[in-house]
Amino acid sequence: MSVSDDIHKRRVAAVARGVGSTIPFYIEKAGGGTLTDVDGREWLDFASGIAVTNVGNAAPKVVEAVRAQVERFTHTCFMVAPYESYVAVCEQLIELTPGSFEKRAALFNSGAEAVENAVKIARHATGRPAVVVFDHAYHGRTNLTMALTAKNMPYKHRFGPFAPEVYRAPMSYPLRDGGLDGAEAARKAIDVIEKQVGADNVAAVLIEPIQGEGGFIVPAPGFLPAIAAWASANGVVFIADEIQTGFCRTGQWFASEDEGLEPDLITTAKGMGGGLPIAGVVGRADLMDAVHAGGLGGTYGGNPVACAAALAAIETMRDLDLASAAQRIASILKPALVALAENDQGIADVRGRGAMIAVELVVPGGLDPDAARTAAVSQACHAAGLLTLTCGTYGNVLRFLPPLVISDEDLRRGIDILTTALRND
Ligand code: PLZ
Repeated sequence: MSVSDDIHKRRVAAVARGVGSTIPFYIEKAGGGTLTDVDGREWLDFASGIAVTNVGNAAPKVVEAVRAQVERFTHTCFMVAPYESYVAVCEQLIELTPGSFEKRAALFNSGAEAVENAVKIARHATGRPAVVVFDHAYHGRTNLTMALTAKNMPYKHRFGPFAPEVYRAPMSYPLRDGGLDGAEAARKAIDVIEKQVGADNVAAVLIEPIQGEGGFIVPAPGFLPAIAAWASANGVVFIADEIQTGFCRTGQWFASEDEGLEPDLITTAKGMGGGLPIAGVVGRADLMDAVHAGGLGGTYGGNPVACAAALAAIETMRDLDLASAAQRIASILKPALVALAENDQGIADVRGRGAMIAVELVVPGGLDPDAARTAAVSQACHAAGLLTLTCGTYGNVLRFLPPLVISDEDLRRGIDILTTALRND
């Protein structure tokens, strides 16, 4: 019996079944592109802990900053006795996010918590109740964010009742919406909002610039700017959920930049902390500062160790120009996938930007999702030493999220494994 098997047995007896894991092997160490388990098995990492370890799992600057901070103090609670690094992380968020207006920021622990707080801020600032989200959206697993998330299984099933005043609009999904252009798809969404909700009731429109868990869906060009323009014209807060797309993942600091968006509020988490739990809401000062003192917070939000990690992760992204690294990854990965798709009738789409790339698998001859093949290919990759993830409303999307510091050699080795898996399954 392997060490992993042994731990797995203990896990089944101790850890609630509702918490899943992609692989049943237990990790001992991980770096900038590989994971090694307790038995010495190794995987190339095309998952990054779900788009978190953009700088790698043990970036030297992050490790050093965390170590130094832990020795100074682990916690005081920013709401009780503040410290400089929290302020510095907020300054970084203000500087790095798009938007030429005056901004403020606040820090939290997880992506879901950031989204909850963005909605709180938008409701408070506008005095309106409704929040509009989109088909295929993923925003978290807390009660409000479950309501914002689209997919029932596994996220929402039997976990209701859900928070009220959440409305869903159609998403631009070029593969599956008949190829509407961005303006047409936006008109459809806006029509739903105006007819079913009423612009005056809407506090916020919340959207992922590229949808993550929902299937790496890239909206048609023009869709996001049209929704943002409508929001702006109607006093609605436009919130970009950049929790998965942010911090260099898509080849820019933030994916909103690709279409010149200046979201009123942006939610961030994941890549921001270099692996430590930290999240943020950043945006227009008038909205952020509308909330009364004491209205936002939490015991651990912007914990000093997580802030130290975030500052070091951001410095690493700057030093190594990881936005360009993400573009370089795309320039290797995407053509390889496009070449595979040419000879594989089951690959309906290759999409994504930077180091956030996916293929959507269908039954050849139509658009019926092929979730079974997706799972089989993913399993084959795991068995051959490549950690990949699946996603999508229909479970038929293979997604690739390598750390942005991955070497070209590891990237190409991963592509080779994937190629073999796709050819055989
Ligand atoms: N918004 C866009 O991608 C987290 C969740 C995986 P938390 N995505 C991975 C899972 O099965 O739980 C995510 C996201 C977007 C919000 C979140 C939520 O972030 O840090 O997981 O709460």
